[in-house]
Amino acid sequence: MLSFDELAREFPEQIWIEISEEDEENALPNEGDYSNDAARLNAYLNSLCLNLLLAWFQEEEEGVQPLPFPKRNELPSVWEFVNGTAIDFGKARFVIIPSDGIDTDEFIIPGEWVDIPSWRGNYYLAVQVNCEDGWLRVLGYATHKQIKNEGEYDEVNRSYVLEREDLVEDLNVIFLMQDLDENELDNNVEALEALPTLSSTEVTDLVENLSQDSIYFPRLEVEYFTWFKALLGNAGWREQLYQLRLGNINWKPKSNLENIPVLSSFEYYEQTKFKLVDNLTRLKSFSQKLNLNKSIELIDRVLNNLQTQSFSIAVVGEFNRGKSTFINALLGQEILPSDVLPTTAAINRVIFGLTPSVKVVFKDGLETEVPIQGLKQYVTKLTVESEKKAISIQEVIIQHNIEYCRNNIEIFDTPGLNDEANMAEVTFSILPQVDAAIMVISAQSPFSQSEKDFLENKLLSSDLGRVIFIVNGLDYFSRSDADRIINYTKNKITDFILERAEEQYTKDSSEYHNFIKKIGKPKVFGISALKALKAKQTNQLNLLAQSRFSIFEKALEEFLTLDRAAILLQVPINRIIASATEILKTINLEESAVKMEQSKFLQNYDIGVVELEGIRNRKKEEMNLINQATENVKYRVQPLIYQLPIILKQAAETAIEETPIEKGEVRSKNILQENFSHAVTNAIQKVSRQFSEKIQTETKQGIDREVERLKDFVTSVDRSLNYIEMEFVDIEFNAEKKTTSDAQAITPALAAFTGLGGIWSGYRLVGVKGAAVGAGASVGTFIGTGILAGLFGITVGFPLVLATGIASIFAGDWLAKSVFTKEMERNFRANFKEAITKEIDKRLREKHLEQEISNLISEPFAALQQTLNQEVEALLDNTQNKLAQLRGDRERGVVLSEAKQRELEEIKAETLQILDNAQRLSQEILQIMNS
Ligand SMILES: Nc1nc2c(ncn2[C@@H]2O[C@H](COP(=O)(O)OP(=O)(O)OP(=O)(O)O)[C@@H](O)[C@H]2O)c(=O)[nH]1
Ligand SMILES: [Mg+2]
Repeated sequence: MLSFDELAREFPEQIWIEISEEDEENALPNEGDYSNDAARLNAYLNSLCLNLLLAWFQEEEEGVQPLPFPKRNELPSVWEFVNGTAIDFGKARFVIIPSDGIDTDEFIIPGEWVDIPSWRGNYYLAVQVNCEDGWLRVLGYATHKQIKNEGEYDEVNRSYVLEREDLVEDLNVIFLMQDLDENELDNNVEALEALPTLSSTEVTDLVENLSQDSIYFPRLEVEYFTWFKALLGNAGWREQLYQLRLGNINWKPKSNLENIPVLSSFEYYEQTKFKLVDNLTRLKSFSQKLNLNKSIELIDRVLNNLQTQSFSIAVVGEFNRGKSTFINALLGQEILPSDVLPTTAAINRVIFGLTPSVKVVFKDGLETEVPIQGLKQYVTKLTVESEKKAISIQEVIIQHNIEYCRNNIEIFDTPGLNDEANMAEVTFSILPQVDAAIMVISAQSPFSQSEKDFLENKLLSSDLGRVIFIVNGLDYFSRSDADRIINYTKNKITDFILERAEEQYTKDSSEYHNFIKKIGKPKVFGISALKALKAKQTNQLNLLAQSRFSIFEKALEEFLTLDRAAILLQVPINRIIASATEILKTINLEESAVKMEQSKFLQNYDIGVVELEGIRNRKKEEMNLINQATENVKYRVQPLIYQLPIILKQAAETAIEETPIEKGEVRSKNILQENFSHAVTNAIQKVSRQFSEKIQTETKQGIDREVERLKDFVTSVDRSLNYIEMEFVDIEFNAEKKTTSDAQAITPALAAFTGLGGIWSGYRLVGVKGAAVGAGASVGTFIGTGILAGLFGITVGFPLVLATGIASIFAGDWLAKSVFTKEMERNFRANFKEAITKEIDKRLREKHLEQEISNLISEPFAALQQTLNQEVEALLDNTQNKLAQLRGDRERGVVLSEAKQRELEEIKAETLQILDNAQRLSQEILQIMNS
């Protein structure tokens, strides 16, 4: 028997790694982590390989962080079922398949690692583990493409098999990683068929079945392996099945499981997106073949939007609450500077990037790259120099290869709020563009007055539905005290919300109850960010448990994906339904028309042209009606705009009158000024918030009425196009066609008919879930930027324009100059009032409020018009072109060749399947949104 050194010398190209006793011990699975011995052994081998190869990768290429896939805490739920682990390194994924056999002639790769789109790798490493002699070696590698093309598929083992001699021994490719470009990597992978989307009943059945521990190897015993792969590829379902097998959770009776929130994980969201992109791309190529040019544009737009979609989260709160530490904990690495003194002084945006880098974007538009260690010198106010730099910065973009941001998530770290006013403005400025805000408050002083003000004036005026509260610093307290603090905070916030609702609606009115129901309970989580960070850095699971961080992370994922992702996916789904329907209609038309007699065809052709012209005219009318509706809303808000100066001044005056002047204060200009400014700012903010909410409500109601009215138009477009189609289809020799299932598929439900239907349903969903405090609706708030943007392709920002304009009244030093001349102190209140009144008038004049509001109202209506126009034009154009083409073909005596007919049949079959899937997914999402 050769020694390790001798072996390594004999095969110098291979990687040889010695296994120490400590390595062995670290790889031992925890008691109770697996349901049987086979899984335990599997976990042991995989864990051993993973740890040693992670270290090896790290050593080989400094500066590139190798990351296990899936995340560490998810590994057991994989190893319970299947052999293999992956390492993401640089741009590529390496799938490691260990084997402890002596026979290494064959490389056996479980199908899961090859066929689950979110799992598949670029390179597959065959690793032989020899526990007895204490070494492992990498025998060589194969690419995904190679496995798909050259591998033999073994049905029994559900694995791909390659000969040992087909593997490349030399692993130099890994060192060349930095030089590999995307194309080379793409060349390594074969395109995959998307896995089926399982319905909740299918998932329930599978999970229930496979959770029994009498099933020793679920992957081999399950009937449909593709279903199993779809199940395993979804982290949520996999975890559920895994926990059930361990007996950690009880099986819920079926009836409760009808609504499994399938969209509660980033992974599923990404996977679904992947599949939709795939479907849309297929439909696009069909549309090209059928000359449906207008549809192609519409599909392209959705595809582009899908690719750039991300979730953004802003972390806000007062200084020193642990915001930066909290983000570091999310990322699992100490990236953002933190300190006991006020620290963060600029907006930091953390995004995913394979090569870590920091880009500083200055307010004057200049940009510069700085080393990540140098961050402290730019974004903090810890030194005079760094603070000076921070002031000139627009934002700092930190790219890092952190797992968390891989799912298209960006996180903003913001300066603490109550330290300096200009810093707070910086923070406010990003609120309208984020999907969620996480407010960090301290367990030591939960929910202070200034936190309450912030919540009232900034967060709630946008949308409470997107705020999560973090009570940080639980490690200072005992477990029971920590619980009490969290409860206390929850109650405080709830009371506060109720108070606001009462202010807005009559108590016990139906609006009031509706509102409370929509808002739900505030989401409050207690954590220790510091402990969580340490736990993640040192991989200590019990410390992580103490930090209570995982509970929060799970909730965050669910929160971001459940309704937001659902709405975001609704857009491409509706596009699919609309485009697929059109494709089917076109094919039907083509197939039927060729069989028709010439005289009959021409007659129908004329009918078609007239019908299309009719729709065009009706569309013009509808456009005019939308214009009228826009003007109507503007007319309705007119009085509000006129009253605004008066109301603002009144509010300021009342505040000035009601603010007490304590004895002795008269002598201190600064204190007086500060007290009064504060009171007036609050009063003005409150009024302007109510003002913009009223305008939003008016606009939202106006749009609502339009969408409702347009339903009738959409129905008639649908009817006209069906009529045209039926004219051609409804002929004797084609009679049987009408009764086939195709006929049903091409007459889809109204809401799904055009993209407009999509807007309609998406808009409704937004209305239900996007509960803005006070307004009961939120065109132009977060929903406006995040969701309506997706639906209408626009961004609107009502509150921002108003709030920043008015809040900045106190940013200047005009007040000090005008109020505090010598004799004015005596007449303080009167002078203060006069100065404020003048300034309000001046500001409002400068702002051209009426014009600005008019523009804001027009925007969503114009977007509605644009969408309606594009969607309807696309349908009309496509139908008209098709008819003209058919007519031309006939005149030229072109016939539908057999090959062409076969191709049409194929397109039809695939389109029907895509349509069916999209409709199922749409149903599922509706279910989630309504639950
Ligand atoms: N004990 C304990 N200390 C914490 C915790 N989180 C943060 N800290 C400490 O609190 C101090 C402030 O943390 P930062 O993360 O800088 O706070 P911040 O909110 O970003 O502060 P600004 O950037 O100034 O707004 C640091 O010394 C942290 O180490 C926690 O959960 N427990
Ligand atoms: Mg900070």
